[in-house]
Amino acid sequence: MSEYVFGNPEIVEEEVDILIIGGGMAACGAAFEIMKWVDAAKQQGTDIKVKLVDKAALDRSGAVAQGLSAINTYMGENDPADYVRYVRGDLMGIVREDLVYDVGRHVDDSVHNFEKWGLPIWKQPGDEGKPLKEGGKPVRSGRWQIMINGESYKWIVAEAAKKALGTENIQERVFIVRLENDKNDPNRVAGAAGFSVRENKVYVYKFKCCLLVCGGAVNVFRPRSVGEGMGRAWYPVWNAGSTYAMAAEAGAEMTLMENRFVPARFKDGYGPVGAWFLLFKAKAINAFGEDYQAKNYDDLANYGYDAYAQGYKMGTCLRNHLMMKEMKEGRGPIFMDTPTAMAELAKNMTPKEIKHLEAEAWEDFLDMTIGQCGVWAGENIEPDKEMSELMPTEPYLLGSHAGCAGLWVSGPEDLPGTPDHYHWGYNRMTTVKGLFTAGDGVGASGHKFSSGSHAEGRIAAKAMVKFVLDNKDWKPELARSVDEIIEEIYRPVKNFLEHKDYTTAIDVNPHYITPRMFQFRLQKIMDEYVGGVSTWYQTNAKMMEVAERKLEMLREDSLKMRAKDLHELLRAWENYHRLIAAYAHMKHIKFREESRYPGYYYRMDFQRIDDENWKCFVNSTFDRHTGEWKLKKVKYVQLIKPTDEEPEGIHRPGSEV
Ligand code: SFD
Ligand code: AMP
Repeated sequence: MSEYVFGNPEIVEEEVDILIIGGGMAACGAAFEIMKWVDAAKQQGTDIKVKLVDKAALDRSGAVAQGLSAINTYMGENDPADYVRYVRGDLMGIVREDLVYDVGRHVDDSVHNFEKWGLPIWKQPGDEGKPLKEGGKPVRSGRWQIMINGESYKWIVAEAAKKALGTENIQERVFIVRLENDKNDPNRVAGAAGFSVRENKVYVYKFKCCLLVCGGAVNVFRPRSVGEGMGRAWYPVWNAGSTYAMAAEAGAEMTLMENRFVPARFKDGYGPVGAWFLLFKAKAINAFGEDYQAKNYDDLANYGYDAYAQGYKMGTCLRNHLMMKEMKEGRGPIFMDTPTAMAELAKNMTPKEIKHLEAEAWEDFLDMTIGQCGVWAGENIEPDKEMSELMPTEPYLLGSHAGCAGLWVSGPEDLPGTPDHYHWGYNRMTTVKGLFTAGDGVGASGHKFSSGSHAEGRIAAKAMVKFVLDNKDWKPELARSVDEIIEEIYRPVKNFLEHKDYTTAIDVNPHYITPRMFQFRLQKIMDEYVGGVSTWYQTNAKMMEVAERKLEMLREDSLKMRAKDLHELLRAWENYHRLIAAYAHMKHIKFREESRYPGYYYRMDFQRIDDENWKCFVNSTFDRHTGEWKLKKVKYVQLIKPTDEEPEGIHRPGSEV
């Protein structure tokens, strides 16, 4: 059994000023931006030490690992106020408009940098080779989206981050388990602890502030994929809810955790649909060739959903709603009519141009969802000849795509009309002192996508340097001892070593639960009671009462998870993070007594959208010592008028962050 003898890990302790936790788009934005402000501080006599720690390798970590085919947020000729109107409409009327506007006014500079660093961006004929920054006109798939050749997108963005921060300040393959609160102020963070996923080592960091940017939460719900395919999802399975769980356990207020994203995707391969709908102008139809959006449109009025739709302009969840109605009533499968779209586009093309079009159809997936090409190749589907099925996926929790779950953060201070409860401190700082977030971590501000997450990391970076300068003489002291921290992190290892010989089959043991079994249990509860695919995203208060009881027992059993190797230790803690994120999601859905996001989930006991009582944020906090959740309504304030007029005083200060 010697292969199992690990434990007693080596301890690495380090003190820095700023710790960036995560290595995705937001983290890379922060790493790129921060040194400019660190250098400025140095010139004035203050040294600031920054470290970035990622559980994977920066070049391919996070949601952009496989690359992307589009940058979904680029303003160009658009006004950021219109961007706010778009995001607000898509997310059913409740967003933090200050945060969305802030992303809108800064995002283009990140995109210009991506191009400068080598990312190929499609241009209009005649503008090839002319950078966006110099007026080159991009090929837009939609009003906000631009097309790229983005297989190496993450490499390019990571390279710039590494160059700026210096590889000596980057620690890869360390999974952060917990934030540590300050000894003297429980509402302040002073450190973080985690372990190496390659070596028998525990890392304990102390800092003045940190940026928690570990992405969203995937595999919280039972996925549609089964067996060997279980590792396949649309969003990356390695985003395990760490942002939400660690922040919640540190006491940070969360917002709109009831929100989720259920993307309509090409079935089984999870290929994104945006380029097909917007660039190739394809239509989705039911099994009988009917345009179900037109057919079901009037149905939106039944529950007040029509207030959030203007003709075909409707939120992503409402498009799902219309599709699901077809499937639930037995008129599936739903097809993306790729052959008609390609034939239409090809009408005025030369054979060479047609070949190019076919290549683009494949490249859209080769660049970002290669599994979809596997499905096409494996099932002999030629998109110009045969339609492909669409399917709503299992739910994901995220704050940067067409969803807005996340943390409640302080916004910018220069936007007129911003109420006091939107701004209490440093930009993108949570309600816990020293704890900042960005990207998927920031709630109530979706549709940032890759570019907006990068820009938001930069915004947070600047604010963190200010925080450090304002807290120059403050020394972090951890509330717990290093021994206590290690005991907790390596508990799954201890569970295994203590009990492994009790049975002859190492996966079957009354004293421990494997992370894999734990995950199945979590997914089953969420799927069956909290509106997963098996109930067509439907739930009610009674179902959630059952869910809560089961989740609480699972929380108890989390102390019994085992780790027979470092890989399982990673899985154990990922699943613990998933559990806390899932718990928050359930609590929020239970609290909001309406169906705000039809097509994402339905409260069957409150099927309407109820603007009178629920046009507000739902915020929550969690006490990890007592297990108690507190939920409350928080006032939504409209900052951008619904007309095209700009409110007075809002300015767009160029693209400098
Ligand atoms: O086609 C720990 N996204 C799209 N954005 C676009 O701009 N265009 C698109 O085309 C997009 N599409 C798309 C997208 C994502 C995916 C998976 C597909 C298609 C298939 C969305 C963006 O990718 C997304 O908005 C951003 O990446 C979000 O950025 P950020 O920084 O919030 O999260 P991240 O990039 O996933 O990074 C997370 C990092 O955290 C690390 N990590 N590190 C230490 N300890 C822990 N406990 C950790 N847990 C996680 C990760 O390793 C990673 O580095 S389309 O569908 O529209
Ligand atoms: P997706 O590929 O579905 O992630 O979408 C990429 C971008 O296109 C996102 O900004 C979506 O909101 C947008 N989008 C996707 N499908 C549609 C549609 N049918 N109508 C309008 N916008 C869409």
